[in-house]
Amino acid sequence: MADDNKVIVALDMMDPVVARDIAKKRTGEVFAFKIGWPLIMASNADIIVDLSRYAKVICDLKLADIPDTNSWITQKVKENGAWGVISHSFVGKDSLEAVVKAAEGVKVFAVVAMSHPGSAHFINKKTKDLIRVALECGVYGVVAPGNNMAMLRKVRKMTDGLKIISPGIGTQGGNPAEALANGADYIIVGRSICNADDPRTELKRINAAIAQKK
Ligand code: 3DU
Repeated sequence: MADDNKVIVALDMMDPVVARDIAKKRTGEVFAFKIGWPLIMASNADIIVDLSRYAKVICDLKLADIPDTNSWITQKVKENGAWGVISHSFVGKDSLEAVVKAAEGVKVFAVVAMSHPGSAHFINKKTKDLIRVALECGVYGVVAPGNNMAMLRKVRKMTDGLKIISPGIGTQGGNPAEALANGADYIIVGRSICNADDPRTELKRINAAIAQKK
């Protein structure tokens, strides 16, 4: 059952043929696929429709614009059949609210902390405020780093009832089982699956490691 799976595979690549091929073979072994600007720019929004045949699709567009622009982009995401969309929270309540309003059933995830070294400069200093905005806007979930256990636990504590999806696993140092044990509902894995010699074996290995820790 896809809903029992804990892995969201980030299809971070520029070749839609490869992305479709990976998606086709992984159906049933993933919770969802996450796609972002590289793949969407390399193909077009039809890629959302295509990949949705195999599993849920989360569009990681990290929306960070004025309310109207955020709203128009979200409407297109919805029209193309995405299950979820990722928006920034730091742009403020009106901008995130516009995403939630336009999403009409598409799950909205707000970024409240990030996983890369530069996240320490600004965004991770404001996590508490970003969570408050996310809660006020009624998002479905938040994005929080799976390679920073102290931050993940803090976000978990403050977001009762919201789903947490966590990147930063594998290539960025996070451990799948550890992230899940510290509050993540689902982990996001990109390069360590997609760039593996055999992505299918790598995904199986991660799923087995998670199952073992349950
Ligand atoms: O490091 P990976 O190759 O497993 O990819 C992680 C994915 O998650 C990638 O699509 C990136 O854009 C996204 N992401 C982060 O890595 C870190 C964040 O804080 C938020 C999203």
